Amino acid sequence: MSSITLQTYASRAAKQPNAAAKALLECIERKQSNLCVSVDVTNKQDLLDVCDAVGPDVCLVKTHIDIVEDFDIDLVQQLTALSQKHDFLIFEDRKFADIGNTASLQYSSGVHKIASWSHITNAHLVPGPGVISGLAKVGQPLGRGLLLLAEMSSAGALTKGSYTQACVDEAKKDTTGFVCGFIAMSRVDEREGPNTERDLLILTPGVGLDVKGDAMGQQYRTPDQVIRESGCDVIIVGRGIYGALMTEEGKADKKAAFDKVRQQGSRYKKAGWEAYLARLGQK
Ligand code: S5P
Repeated sequence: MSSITLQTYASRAAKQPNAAAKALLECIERKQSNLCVSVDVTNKQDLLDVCDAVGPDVCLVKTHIDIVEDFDIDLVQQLTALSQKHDFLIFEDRKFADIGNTASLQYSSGVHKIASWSHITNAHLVPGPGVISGLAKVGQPLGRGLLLLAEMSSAGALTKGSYTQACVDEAKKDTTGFVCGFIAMSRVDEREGPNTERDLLILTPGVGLDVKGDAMGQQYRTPDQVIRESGCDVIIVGRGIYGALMTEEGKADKKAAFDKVRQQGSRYKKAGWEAYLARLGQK
């Protein structure tokens, strides 16, 4: 079998056993979008408005639900309604990193009840594979998916070498079927040749077309570098899309700012899809 990087999203969807990963691959194909927007805003209405603005262009919306100051359960109900209206999945970027028992409670309970509305979430493997089984106990019966943070985008990240390899090994041997991929900067599952064992998704943050980084260690690459050169599957873009809302100008004229958000959404969608077609040799 050939490298995952040469297979279409549609052919991968057809044989994907994890329900959330399958739904994501199908959505990518249907919308011709491998763009995930990361909506790191701190109030409910802005979060919903960004999702409504870029919804038509994305396959996935990534949240940091714990930064929303006026969080309530109505937010997740409205977000879920938007995911149905615009046909996208939801990924809560919780980065679980505790022992299995605690992570499972953090995932199912508290004010956020993440497992009840988020199709995909992620975890660090720092505590060992118990974090996977703890989360799987909650998420697997609900048809959810888990990404392991195998590599990070920030400068000086310790997610490298044998740590990254351990994430790949655990994902490949996961018997719960709950692990469906990675947050990573490269095709980490194919370092030693084509991955013929288990299809795993690679979602990649640190994507920007206009700047190379921020003042706190973030590092950006282009959609082409991420999808075509590095063989990743989904680009995750935050400030590159919603950034106009954060400027003084944007705060003064929200309508104009949202026009920019929409423009950036379609710009990144196009760039991500062109890079995918180029990877397949179709462009
Ligand atoms: O290694 C990582 C992993 C993640 S999930 N680097 C990241 O930047 N992220 C997340 O992606 C980060 O928490 C943020 O929500 C998003 C990137 O945002 P941007 O504004 O820099 O595009």
